[in-house]
Amino acid sequence: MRKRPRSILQCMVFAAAALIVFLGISVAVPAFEPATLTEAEWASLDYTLFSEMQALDGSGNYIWGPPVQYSWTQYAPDYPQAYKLRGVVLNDPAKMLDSTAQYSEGPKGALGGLWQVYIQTTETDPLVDFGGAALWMGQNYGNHPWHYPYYSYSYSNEQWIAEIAELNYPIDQATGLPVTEPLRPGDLIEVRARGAVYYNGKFNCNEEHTNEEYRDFQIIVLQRDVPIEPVDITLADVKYSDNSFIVDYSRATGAEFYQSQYVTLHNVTIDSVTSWGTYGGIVVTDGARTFDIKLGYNTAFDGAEIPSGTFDITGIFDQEGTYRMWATSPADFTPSSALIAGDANGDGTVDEDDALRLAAHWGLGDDASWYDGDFNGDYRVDAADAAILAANWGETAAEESPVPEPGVLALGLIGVVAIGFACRGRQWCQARGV
Ligand SMILES: [Ca+2]
Ligand SMILES: [Ca+2]
Ligand SMILES: [Ca+2]
Ligand SMILES: [Ca+2]
Repeated sequence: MRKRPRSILQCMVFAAAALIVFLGISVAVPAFEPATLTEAEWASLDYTLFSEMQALDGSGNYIWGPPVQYSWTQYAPDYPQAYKLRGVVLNDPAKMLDSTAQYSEGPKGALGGLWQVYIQTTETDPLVDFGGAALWMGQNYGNHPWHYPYYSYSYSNEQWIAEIAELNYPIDQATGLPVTEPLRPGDLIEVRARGAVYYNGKFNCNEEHTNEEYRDFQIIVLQRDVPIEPVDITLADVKYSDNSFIVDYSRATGAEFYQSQYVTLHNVTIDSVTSWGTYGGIVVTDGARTFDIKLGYNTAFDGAEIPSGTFDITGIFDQEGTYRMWATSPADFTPSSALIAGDANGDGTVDEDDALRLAAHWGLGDDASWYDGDFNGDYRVDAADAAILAANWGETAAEESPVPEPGVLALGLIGVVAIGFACRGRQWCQARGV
């Protein structure tokens, strides 16, 4: 991990502080003043471009840093690093990392609750701006290698819950009040930030691992339900045929160009399954190239069917050391080419196997995929999907026309399925509170 270089002055301050602690001298330390910019001061700032934030020099080293604002006032021993970002939210924070409050004093690295969203520019001309950034929060900064074992850097469970409530329910610019439905994909937001860390190949907007208010970042919702169109890519856009990544330090092409962009990766199959489940991971391949897919902290993965055949994945292209992609819902996986509606397992025939799949996932809402039995693309498995399956009962990919009298057997089976699993569906819903 690389840290922002510290100035000689900062080093001297730390050395003096260490000496004071060593000698047991008690001195009065002035309280930090949070960098409270006025509305006019925030308004006067230009938005930082993501392409500037993530820029690299000719050797691949980062060249940006949070802009230091000298003009307003001095906040010894630190200084305000106010900057603004503007982008569209790409993921539901509740489906990416586990934000459950888990305060602990040690062990080193146990960060407790985690929270993250990716945002992307709305610019469509990459010469103006492209890509995005992650906004990241952790609870137990005192367990972070920077601070361990100084637990005063951490948030208590109560403080953490309050922190992420502010981020999940930010102020809506239109009303001046917090939104009533939490932050979600498609929210165009302004981020008023005071910190950033370069980590594993990208700048994250964060609090620089301190719970002090002067490093807070705030979100303001500018607009909701802004469409975000994924960019279509194949593995050939980011990897050479020898399976090495295309890394262009100018970031005009290859993996760097797609970093933090919302993409649909086309035409891949399963290479290996590390863990198909909550916060798991899989490796996909196009036959020559392989690629890591990180699954979000979404329990819907635990019961979901693993995609079969050739499929597409829509999610966030990411760099975490190596390049990878986030998929935060089973519904992010879709068949690459049209299958017969009802062919959940993609074997070319609509039959009992598909009906059983649909039945097994009956009542699933919000995260259901084609492979679970969502044939109309509303991410739910219900009677509408059963009707589609029934209408195509007996069809095979080889036969263009449906078999005669498709409805009677199919509808009978679907009826049995629906009755048999209605109870299971209710239990599933009750268990998950939906
Ligand atoms: Ca990078
Ligand atoms: Ca904070
Ligand atoms: Ca089938
Ligand atoms: Ca459906």
